[in-house]
Amino acid sequence: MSNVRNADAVRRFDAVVVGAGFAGLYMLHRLREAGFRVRVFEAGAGVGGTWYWNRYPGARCDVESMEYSYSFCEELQQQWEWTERYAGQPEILRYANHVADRFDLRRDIAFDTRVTEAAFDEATNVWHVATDTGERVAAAFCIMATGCLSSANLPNFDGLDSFSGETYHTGRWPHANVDFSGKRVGIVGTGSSAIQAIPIIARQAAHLTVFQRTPNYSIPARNTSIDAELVREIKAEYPAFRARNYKMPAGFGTRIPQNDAPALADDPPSRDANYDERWQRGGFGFLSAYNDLLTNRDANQTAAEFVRQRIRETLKDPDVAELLCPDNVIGCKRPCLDTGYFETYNRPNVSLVDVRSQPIERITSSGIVVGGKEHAVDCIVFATGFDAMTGAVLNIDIRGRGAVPLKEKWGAGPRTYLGLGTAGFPNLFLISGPGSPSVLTNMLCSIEQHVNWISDCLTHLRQHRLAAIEATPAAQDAWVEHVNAVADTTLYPTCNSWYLGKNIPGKPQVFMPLIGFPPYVEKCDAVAANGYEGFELTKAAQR
Ligand code: N01
Repeated sequence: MSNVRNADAVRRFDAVVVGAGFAGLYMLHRLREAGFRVRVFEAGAGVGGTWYWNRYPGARCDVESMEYSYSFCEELQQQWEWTERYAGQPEILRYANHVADRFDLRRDIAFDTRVTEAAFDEATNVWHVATDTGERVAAAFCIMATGCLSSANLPNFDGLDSFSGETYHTGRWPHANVDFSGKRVGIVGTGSSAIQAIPIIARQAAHLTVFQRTPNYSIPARNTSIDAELVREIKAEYPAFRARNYKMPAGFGTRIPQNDAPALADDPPSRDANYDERWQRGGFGFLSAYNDLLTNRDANQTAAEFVRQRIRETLKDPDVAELLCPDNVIGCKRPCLDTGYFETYNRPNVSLVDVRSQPIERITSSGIVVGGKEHAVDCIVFATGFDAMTGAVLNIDIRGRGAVPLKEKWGAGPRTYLGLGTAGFPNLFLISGPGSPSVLTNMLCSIEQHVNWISDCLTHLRQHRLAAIEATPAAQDAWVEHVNAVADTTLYPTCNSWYLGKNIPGKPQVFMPLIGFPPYVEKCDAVAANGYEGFELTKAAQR
């Protein structure tokens, strides 16, 4: 380990928070209010996390804006005005900046500073944290607010370095305007990011070539300007609206009609009518059409076939339609929402290249080679996703008891208790870590729940003169088993999704998020109420 501990200028804090996205910002606010001294490190030049980095054309949230926002401050939620049903990236970033200013958060954040190492000193129960700017700090608690989708995945394509044009990754989009006018653009990937970007890039570029490995289901978002009457209704009872959402399986969607009936109980015309109504409404409500779409493959295929029919009737070219039709389980990969995605393939300046039957062979100075044929492009957009849920945490050299690296402890996949802590790493907290519902929920909802829990926990430790908290191996083993057992009752583990780590070559394949938000919240509350059961608490040394 490098010189994290014996650096000269080590400043002391109560807590270090890594990341100034929505999790880090709220963590700082809560801890500061509770009287803790906090230092936040942020690799970007500004706040916003995901919404700071993902500036690609068309970037927009899939959760409706009245729900994808903080609930902790009634004044904030009353005063902030969203303009669209689903907020676009610039608006969400403005919101993050507004929150940072409103609660005077910037003074405790070091920007353009990446945490490189964090090491726990067992003798003193202190974390020593080092950054790439040379700043070194020590703190009792280290809180990872590093985001679930923040470590960009750029596959190691042969010849990439030889490409003579510009390359972009959707998750690391430049701040300056990118103009594709008159350019031949290639885009690799057809996940949520690509599905949002493709229709917009296609309108600008001379030609857009999409390199698709796995076709994806996508449901129309039907974004509109925000409905003023709806805003009035929600704001008239915002706390109650939030409380109802909190009880939903994914922490949002209380206005979406849920149907507690199985799909095969309906006859085909009634089923299609149900799907169609939800298709017309737009958004994730499509998958709430029946209660067994994610547990029964035959039920699932009725919804899948409905979407395939929409693709077939949208596309003018039946061969392109077939290439775009997914054949896997709908919803076991993160569903996508779009605005004119499938229609885009009817444009004369858009072509689709299948890279499932023949993968991308190599990249040359002037194009992308598939099946021996070079597709000439002037620039390439990689919409190839993220090393999700563990990538950002494991990019930091984190050492716990006995200086054992987290990378080693998680060598066969992440192991946590509640997604909040991990055995062998006392006083290290993860916000929306693997083993928590996180990416299967409205992230803002999960973030607030985790931040509140961690903040209450730190207050409890201070009140009871406790120096350390650490997940026990037994509680952790039981929790990991529970997360897997819940996943195994569903169709989620059946696809090559990033939930399973399948998008990253060599990554251990473990279903990482926990399905079901309300029972999880109950469990976290019960753990705290029972004196943090499943964690070992260590008394502070007597002075
Ligand atoms: O990334 P992805 P994303 N050769 O991993 C392909 C959230 N999000 O950035 O499916 C060829 O979904 C890969 O192919 P395959 C949301 O949670 C939210 O789009 O692995 N192709 C896939 O098509 C989302 O799920 C919002 O076979 C390769 C694509 O690249 C998550 O972020 C918006 C390849 C990656 O898709 C990630 O979405 C955007 C290779 N070697 C994102 N490697 C909203 O809320 C990868 N691919 C709106």
